[in-house]
Amino acid sequence: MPEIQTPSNVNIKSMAEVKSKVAPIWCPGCGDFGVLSAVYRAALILDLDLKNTVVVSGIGCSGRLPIFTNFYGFHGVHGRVLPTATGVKLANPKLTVIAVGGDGDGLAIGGGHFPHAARRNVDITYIMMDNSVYGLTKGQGSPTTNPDFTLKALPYGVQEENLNPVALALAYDVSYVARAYSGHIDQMTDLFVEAIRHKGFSFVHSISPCTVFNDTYKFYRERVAEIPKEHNTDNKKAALDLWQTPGKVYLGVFFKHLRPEMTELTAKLSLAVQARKGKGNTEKLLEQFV
Ligand SMILES: Cc1ncc(C[n+]2csc(CCOP(=O)(O)OP(=O)(O)O)c2C)c(N)n1
Repeated sequence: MPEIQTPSNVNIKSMAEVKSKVAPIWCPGCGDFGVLSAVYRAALILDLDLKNTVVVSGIGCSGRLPIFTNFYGFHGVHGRVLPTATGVKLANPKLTVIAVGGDGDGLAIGGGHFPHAARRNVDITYIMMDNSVYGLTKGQGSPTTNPDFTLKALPYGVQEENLNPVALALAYDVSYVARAYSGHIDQMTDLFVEAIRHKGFSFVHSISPCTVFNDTYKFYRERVAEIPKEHNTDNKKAALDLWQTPGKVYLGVFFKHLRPEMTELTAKLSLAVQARKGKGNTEKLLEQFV
């Protein structure tokens, strides 16, 4: 395939360059401000290239995030953030691709895409902005709503158990699994930096409380704790034990390991096809279809 031409680099030199002219319109106190701030800071630390970074989002309050950055953005369909981000990265592996979306987007309507993104291990970073509620549609229960909570729209609470995004990511063998909290922006920034650097599919469960429909700030303030320094991030069993620790919501890196990444595998496959059919034949083959 002809190589995709990417524009010349425009690396970020200041915070002003990464912020777009559109001011965030989330509700006062929304955790999403913290996530956005950590994305800005991580971009500056990584010296990300404005012309070769794409932020893809689903639908939800969280889905607005790309609009507030100066990167290329794609505000896609509800629940389809991971297929879209995967497509962007496979089409042009040189891009840095960051996917953002809510807990509803990623675990309800889009829940079927999460294990497959993990299997493919495409080099994208997935920031799940978890407010434990459907924020944009005004307060319905989400897959992460705690059954002990009542909501304005659910005076008797939800009747189902809540899913744990970190546990799912570990079970799906995601190659980088971390948890951040928007009340701890410095740590969230460090985790985004590490996740974007990680070669493979990286997942940061980003707790981002909603102050209007399910205010969980007090709940998390009382429970968040640092993952103990002695935790071995190669050890999946130890990571699983951490998320199950009663009364604690651990923050930090649970698990990371390197395994074959999909854009590299597809590049090798493409070379193998060319070698078998003779250089140039792949283009001719493709011409039949486009
Ligand atoms: C296909 C489809 N189904 C349903 C909706 C309605 N809808 C919009 S946002 C949303 C849920 C938002 O919750 P979440 O993904 O957790 O994001 P948040 O707003 O909390 O950031 C729903 C159900 C939609 N836009 N498209």
